[in-house]
Amino acid sequence: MAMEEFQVAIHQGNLSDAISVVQAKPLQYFSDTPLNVAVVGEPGSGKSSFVNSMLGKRAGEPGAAETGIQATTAMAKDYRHPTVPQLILWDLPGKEDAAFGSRVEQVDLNRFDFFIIVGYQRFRTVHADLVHEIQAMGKRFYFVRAKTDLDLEASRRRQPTGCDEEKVLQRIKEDCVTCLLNEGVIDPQVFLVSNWDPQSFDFPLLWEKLQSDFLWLKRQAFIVRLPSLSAPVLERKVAALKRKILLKVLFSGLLALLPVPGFSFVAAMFFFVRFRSQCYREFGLDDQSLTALARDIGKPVAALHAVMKSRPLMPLILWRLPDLVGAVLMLVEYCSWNRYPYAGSLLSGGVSLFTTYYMLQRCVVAVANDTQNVLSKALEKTTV
Ligand SMILES: Nc1nc2c(ncn2[C@@H]2O[C@H](COP(=O)(O)OP(=O)(O)O)[C@@H](O)[C@H]2O)c(=O)[nH]1
Ligand SMILES: [Mg+2]
Repeated sequence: MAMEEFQVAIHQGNLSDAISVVQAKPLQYFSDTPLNVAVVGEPGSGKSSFVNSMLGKRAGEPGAAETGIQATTAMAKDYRHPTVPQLILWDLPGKEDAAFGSRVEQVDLNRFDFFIIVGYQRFRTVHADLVHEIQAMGKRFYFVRAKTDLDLEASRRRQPTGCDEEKVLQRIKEDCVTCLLNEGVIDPQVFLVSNWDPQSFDFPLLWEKLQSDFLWLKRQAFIVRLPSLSAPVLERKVAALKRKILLKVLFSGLLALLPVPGFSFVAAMFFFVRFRSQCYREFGLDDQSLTALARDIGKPVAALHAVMKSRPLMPLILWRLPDLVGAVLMLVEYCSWNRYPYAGSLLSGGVSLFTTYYMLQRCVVAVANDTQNVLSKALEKTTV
């Protein structure tokens, strides 16, 4: 399984292998991956009816989603497609479904791989908000404009003779596309449907498009889920490294006892940089690995360095400023012989012990976070 291969590569600190698990696989590899599609939109727009049309069911039939003039859907519910089992449609409660008040489940859209926004009549703020939310997650959507039959009926009433249906439909579609373009959507996919008749309007086109995008969308879903797959592996690595920290810290504390002003600062920085290099090697962020990864993904190493927050040394130097207290005290001791000749050394040792401990702890976590950042950066190309 690609998921396990990916996790093993992360565990071994081999990011190049982890990326190639995804890049090298043919699309067909993802055929068994489920695609969780959330059907979202304002209350009453026709979401539940759309789900039924997709399933080939009529409202009221066993296994069909509940539909109605009043708000009917209070909880997210999944429907597996009868002939395409990897396609799981989620009927969601309408956004701002006031009729249910607090009973409406607040659904976390992160759970879903792909979205179908079902709108009706005008393009509204609720649609724009959904578009932004979906795009912020790096995910895709189709925009379905339901109840097209009602739009045509209204046009026919307005113009009983000579109503050019094609033109009306084209205008509605263009309007939706323009609104989506205005929201920053690249290549918006708009379909006009009537949930009463899945054979009419753009319903067959929508189904065709979904079928042709299906494998690609599943691969995409897999890629988007990768950070959550690598997170537990990275956490285990962090825990293992943290266990090794205490011994190193005690040693650096002992060195800082040497009565040489500023020595604790130099020793701790030396320790820190060495430890960080070790972390980089463990996680696969050392220069050699990063160069190989950059070559594999066709990006400059600088692009990977840019997302690594653990690289700059300046914050580390600031963290070591308390060392100066011990150093100053030592200097005072040298200049005027006082009654506590070792106070500076002890202080310097103590300070070094604490600051080094926290710095190393933070370093492991920062390097693990950077691993996620580098992975996301490396996968960026595959997600577009
Ligand atoms: N004429 C027409 N009515 C529809 C269509 N889709 C849904 N409806 C009606 O709109 C109302 C709300 O539909 P429903 O699917 O429950 O909307 P939801 O709240 O978004 O799930 C119901 O009375 C449906 O029968 C459609 O394509 N055409
Ligand atoms: Mg509903």
